[in-house]
Amino acid sequence: MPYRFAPPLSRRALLRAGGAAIAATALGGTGLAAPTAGALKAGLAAPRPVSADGDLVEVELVAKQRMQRILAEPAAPSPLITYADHFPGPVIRMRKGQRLRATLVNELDEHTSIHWHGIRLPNLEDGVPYLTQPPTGPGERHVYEFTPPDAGSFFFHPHCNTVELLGRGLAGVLIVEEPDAPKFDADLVCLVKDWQLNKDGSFGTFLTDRGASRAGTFGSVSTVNGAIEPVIEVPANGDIRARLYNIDSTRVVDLRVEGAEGWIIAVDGNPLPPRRLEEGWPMGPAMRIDVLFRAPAKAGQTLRLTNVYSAEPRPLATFRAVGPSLPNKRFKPRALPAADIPEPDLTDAPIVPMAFSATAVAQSFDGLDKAVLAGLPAADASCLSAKTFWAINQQSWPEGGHEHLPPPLLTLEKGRSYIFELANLTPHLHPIHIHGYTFKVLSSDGRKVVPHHADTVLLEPKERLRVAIRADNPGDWMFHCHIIEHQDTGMMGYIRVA
Ligand SMILES: [Cu+2]
Repeated sequence: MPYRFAPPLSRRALLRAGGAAIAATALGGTGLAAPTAGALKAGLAAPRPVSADGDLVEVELVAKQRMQRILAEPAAPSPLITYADHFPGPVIRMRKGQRLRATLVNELDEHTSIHWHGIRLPNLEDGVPYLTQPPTGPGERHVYEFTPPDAGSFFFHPHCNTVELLGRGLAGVLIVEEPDAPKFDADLVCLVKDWQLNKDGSFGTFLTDRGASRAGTFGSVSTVNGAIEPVIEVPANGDIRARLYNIDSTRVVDLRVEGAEGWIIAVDGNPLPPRRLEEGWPMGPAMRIDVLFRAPAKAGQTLRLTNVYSAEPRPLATFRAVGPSLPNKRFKPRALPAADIPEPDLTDAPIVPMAFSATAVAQSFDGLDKAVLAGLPAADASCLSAKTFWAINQQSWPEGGHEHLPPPLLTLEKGRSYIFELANLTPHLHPIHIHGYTFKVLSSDGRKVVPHHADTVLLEPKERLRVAIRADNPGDWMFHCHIIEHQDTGMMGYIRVA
């Protein structure tokens, strides 16, 4: 059964705390492909890869404030919050079958946790404070340990006060490599993220009533890997696998590699029959695509990464060819090895309505046991929003954060298959994310859907989208919008699988 908030620490958590003398293992070499190491301009470090050769990959993630320059001078460096010395970092690279042991060291002045986005892991490792683990307080450690069952491009981030912590950079990359993937000449990570920065380099307001109740508050500066329009070096004439992440809190992007033929080969880490990037794949916050393209043939030639989800295409980064040109070979997008996601049985699956609405048409807190609430610890001031604007099935996640656990949105029978009909009753986009599962995306009433697997699906205004899961992973699983201001103002709940 899932973790229950009762004793201050579960027995398991105590056992872990006792054995927490973990050494950080940071072996270079097999992370970012060699041609890309140190390739970002202006002294920016490339993401530092963490990997290991044995069955276990160990990493220590120290969450704390670190100063880092995002804006050019005369602005000051900005007070980021990161898991490693430099944003973006770390990039954990593992082979499928390896086990990850990650120790969170909390050097913040608020409690936190790590959620492993997109990983079908045991519920106790899912990193949702109060729901799946006790919050990790200032000065405390928490060890996560699991073997990711699927290859793919994943990431991790906190699940409380996310609007500020993710807004200030608290996220890392987890890549699980396929044992039998086609060979690429380079394998890049591009994290697209806006920052809410004032001109002097200080952070502005992460959550506004106006933004939270509409499309969200947009950042003031766009970056890739923490750099404004960086130049990313690629081997000339090489076949490049670019793992494109939208880790922004708000913005929807639709990316292109201008000047090259781009092919989408994975969505949220899940292989997709190769599909032309030019056909478009809008990504809400937390969504990812893996794209294959051929680098320019000669050193010095460039391609541009742009976002076309705006009136004018906006440049985000430049790929510049370097080195001797690799030998000519046929450019042929090939499918990645298929993932092993449990197939839902659609003949037997009940259709479960999931309605996303504004609170104006919702009633919240029905069924919440006030006596239970009274027995819980006082609201943690670092983990709350003051208002509720959104609801799922007319339930809003209670104000004040995770410590006020409402009942589950619904309870599913373990082993059964379900179709969720996600109904967007609002005029805004909502990227809907489920923890611990991968959706099979089936159909929409408003557009032609490419069948695919995803952990986050972008729900268009007024759309009804059907997705399916086989409920084989027991526990309490968060289900929420990944526009962080929406998540933090009510559009969040959990699904119990028992
Ligand atoms: Cu939303």
